[in-house]
Amino acid sequence: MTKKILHALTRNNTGRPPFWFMRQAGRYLPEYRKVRATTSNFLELCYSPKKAAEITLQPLRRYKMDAAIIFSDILVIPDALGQKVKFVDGVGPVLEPVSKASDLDCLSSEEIDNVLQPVLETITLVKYALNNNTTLIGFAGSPWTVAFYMVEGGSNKDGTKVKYWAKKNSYSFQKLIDILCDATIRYVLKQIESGVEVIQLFDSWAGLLNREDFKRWVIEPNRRIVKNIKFHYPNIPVIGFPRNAGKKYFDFAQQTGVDGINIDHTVSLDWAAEVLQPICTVQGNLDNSILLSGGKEMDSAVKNILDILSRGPFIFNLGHGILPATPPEHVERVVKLVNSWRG
Ligand code: 1CP
Repeated sequence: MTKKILHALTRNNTGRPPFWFMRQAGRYLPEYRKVRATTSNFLELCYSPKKAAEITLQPLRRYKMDAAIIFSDILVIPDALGQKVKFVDGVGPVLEPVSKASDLDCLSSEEIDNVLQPVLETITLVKYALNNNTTLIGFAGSPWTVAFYMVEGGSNKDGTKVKYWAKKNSYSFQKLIDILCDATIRYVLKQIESGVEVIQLFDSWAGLLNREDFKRWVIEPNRRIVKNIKFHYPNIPVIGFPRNAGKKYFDFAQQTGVDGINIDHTVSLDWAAEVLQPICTVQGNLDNSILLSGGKEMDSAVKNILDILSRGPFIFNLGHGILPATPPEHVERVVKLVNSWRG
């Protein structure tokens, strides 16, 4: 058994680097679109273990990635807490916003286990289907990013409302973050019990915050989640993804206790090699728009990443999820380049 992802996360890379892709299951694959078309409701898909397991495995059949990531979404947590969540075609997630302290009374952790049970069943099904070389990754959104969607009511790129609440009434906003921390810890521990071998925490909106707020709303909650995972399962590696954090990636890597850190495409490779790799396994960071456009530029971007980051602990991945219009052949080409890489 050679689980290259687990080796990389314990700083023992050998041979070509392991790889997987954020959003490796998704709309760029015709076989995904086919299963997606069987239900109009995206969350229902996340809660259908057989379909979700099938979708999780689809990209592996094509590309034999070193990891499978469970097909689900970060917004199952607000759904499980009782907030109204739906996904609208062409728009994205739409939530009935929570915007003030009294709205928190509508959230309840009573149903979490029941609502999320199907995701655990998906994990069992996928685990059974995987070969011995493929690592199973579970995930959750980090509290700041999940709070972003809960307060904004969807994707609002500048996060005005969530930042306003955090500034104006940090006491009640902390309560929301605490609710999310507790729910997330409970959820990821159950994922581990069900068979995932790595947890990735997505903090996609971390880049909205200044250094002080980043410490409070990004580093602290992620640190608390990592600490709880390590308390119960010291050998389960955690990968953090404070997207667009710039130089603050270092503070995050140093202070949260993560084993790996996913960098977005704006992070300089030399800086990541020099500053991050000595303390953490680096995962990333091909620009998803280069993956979309392909060609020679893509080839040289991939080689450059491999050249610079493969000297240290490293997992090849993207800087952000695969875009829906990406031609599957481009993914195939990248896989070929990584597989044939010989330092
Ligand atoms: O079929 C469709 O139309 C739905 C598209 C889709 C998919 C395939 C969404 C809606 N979510 C997912 C799956 C998903 N989401 C996975 C599955 C595993 C895989 O990677 O293959 C994962 C890990 C996520 C995580 C997720 N969801 C994040 C964190 C990572 C990131 O992209 O920054 C976020 C922010 C979401 C919210 C979300 N889910 C879907 C949309 C359109 C959005 C909003 C994105 C935005 O605000 O721009």
